[in-house]
Amino acid sequence: MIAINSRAKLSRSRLRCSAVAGAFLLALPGQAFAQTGPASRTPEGRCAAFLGRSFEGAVVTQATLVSATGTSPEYCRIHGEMPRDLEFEIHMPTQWNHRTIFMGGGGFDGAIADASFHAAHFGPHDAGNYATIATNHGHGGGNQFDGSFALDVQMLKDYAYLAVPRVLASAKMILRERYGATFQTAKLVYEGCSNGGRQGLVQAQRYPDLFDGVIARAPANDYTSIFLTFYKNALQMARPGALLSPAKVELIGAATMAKCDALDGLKDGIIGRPEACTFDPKELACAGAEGASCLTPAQVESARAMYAPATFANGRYTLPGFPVGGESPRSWLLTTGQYVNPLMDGYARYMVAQDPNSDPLKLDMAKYTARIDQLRLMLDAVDPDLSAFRAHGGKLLLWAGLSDWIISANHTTDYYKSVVAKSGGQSAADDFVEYYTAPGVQHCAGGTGADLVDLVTPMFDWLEKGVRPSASPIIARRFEAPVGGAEPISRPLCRYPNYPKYTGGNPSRADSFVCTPS
Ligand SMILES: [Ca+2]
Repeated sequence: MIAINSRAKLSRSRLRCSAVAGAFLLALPGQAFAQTGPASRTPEGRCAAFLGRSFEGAVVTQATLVSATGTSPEYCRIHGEMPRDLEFEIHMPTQWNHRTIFMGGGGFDGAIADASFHAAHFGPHDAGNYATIATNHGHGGGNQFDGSFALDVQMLKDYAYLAVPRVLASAKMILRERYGATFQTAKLVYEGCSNGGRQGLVQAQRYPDLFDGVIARAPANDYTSIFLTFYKNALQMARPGALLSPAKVELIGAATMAKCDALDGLKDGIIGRPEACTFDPKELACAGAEGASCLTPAQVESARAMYAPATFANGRYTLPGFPVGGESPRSWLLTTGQYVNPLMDGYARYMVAQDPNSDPLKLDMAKYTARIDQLRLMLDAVDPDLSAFRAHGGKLLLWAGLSDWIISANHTTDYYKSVVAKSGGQSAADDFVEYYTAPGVQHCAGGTGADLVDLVTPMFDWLEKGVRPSASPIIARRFEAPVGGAEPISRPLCRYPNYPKYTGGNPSRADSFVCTPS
């Protein structure tokens, strides 16, 4: 079914390519493919010159000069396609700042990352004349929660590890042609969160020469263990009487906030030091009959399961537990009243069982260890040996939200520590990797903490000027402004193992805090 759809889609793409290319040929007779003549030297002409041409197996099906708007400068938008359903987009500003970012996707991908969204949340991608590259990672559909593509081996491989290098080979040719020799010396950075963070670490481990810098935020690099943890928790919640209602999750969130908020020096609704806080859901156990402000034994067990480390297949896959803080119906995936989140469903149904009709909650994962091992080889990026990336001059920035209930910050911390150990100790690791944590921030963004931070500028400064990101304060602020039109809060983004400690002054401002380990 998928193969038939894909072939049909590719045929449609080809037709669209021909039609659009034809239109440009009519508009610019004799110049669409030429590098000479007055029109070819204009931004329009230089952009149109890419249309219909092939670059490393990809056909450029759209080439459009987009006018400047707001903070976004004029740029040439290239849309490229290659078999079977791999698509990508390149934005090439007319006035380029000699910096190029490959933007990662998320979830099961299937859509091309939006540069303006990334710019708003993660850095100045389109506001600073950056060139950007993004891909759908080998399949379309536009639904990052739809895992059905994984039934197709090629699409699964593209999603797992092949799409980025395939696209980059084409993109580099196009960028080199547009910007000439200056592209050779320009720095190239991969930036992504969640599955995008995993992809970043895939590049550093599998293809250490492709990128100069990698920014991996909340990386899903221990993909297998993360999805098996979703599965474990879904099974727990499905037990009789064990489902935690949204109200009970809010009860837990209020309890951890009451107990842990002030440990960082300020009661501000942000738990800055989760590691300093001990919380056992049993503290909320009902003394007698169940009530709104207490947990039954089965609910205590479910809550404990959410925090607990997980181990599978006799320890072959493990995941550390989750830090306390940020427990909410949204973060605990209760928006549908269920713990069977669509990512877990897609992983179990399409990747593990490879059967669209299977019931994820009835799967016996123990029978699928060979398949899970196979998936792990394709998807996981947990190798701490980054020596080849480092030898290439590669720099790595890791970031984790401490209230992330999709990917535990403890997992990112463990990976960072393993890289430090493998690199020869802290001093050696400091030359090429830094790790930052964001209190109160949920998965990639959201939560009560300062979730918006530009790591792109510090990364390029590190690559171009040799200035480590930690050499200057990095300020994060909350994306959502408070009600009433006040300024969003700001906080220093602290490098692990530091946290932002309140030292006095306006509690909304970053300069009222210092980064300290204790
Ligand atoms: Ca606090």
